[in-house]
Amino acid sequence: MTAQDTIFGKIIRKEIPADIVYEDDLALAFKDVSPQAPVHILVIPKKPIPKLADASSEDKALMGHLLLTAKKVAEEAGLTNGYRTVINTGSDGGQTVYHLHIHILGGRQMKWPPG
Ligand code: DGP
Repeated sequence: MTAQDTIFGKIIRKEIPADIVYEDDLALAFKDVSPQAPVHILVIPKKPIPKLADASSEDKALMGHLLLTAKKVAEEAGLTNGYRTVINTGSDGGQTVYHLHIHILGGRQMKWPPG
C-alpha cells in the first residue's frame, strides 16, 4: 500500500470531501475531522511521503515549504496568540495516518509535556 492509498491520498485527489483551507501545487491544508483544539488543521505534502522518517534530502525544499505553509495557515486562522505544530512519526509517535502531516493546534492554552 502506498501513501497515495491513505485517506489523505483520497483527499488530495478529491475522492472524499474535506474542509480545505489552503492548496497549492505542493501542499494541501484541511481541518482535522477529530479536532483536539478549537483550531485543528493538517498540512500535508501532495507527494506521498509516509512519515517524517521517510523524508530525504531531495525533500529539503518541500519540507521548508510545508513549515511556511503551516505558518501562513495559522495566521489565516487568526492564531495571533500562538499555536502548536506537531508531527507524529511512527508507532511510538502515535501516527495513525501514514501520509506525512503537520498538525496545527490552536485557540486554547496548550500543555507540556504532551501525552
Ligand atoms: P496522526 O495521529 O498524527 O496520524 O493524525 C491523523 C489525523 O488525521 C487525526 O487527528 C484524525 C485525522 N483524520 C483521519 N482521517 C481523516 C479524514 O478522513 N478527514 C480529515 N479531515 N481528517 C482525518
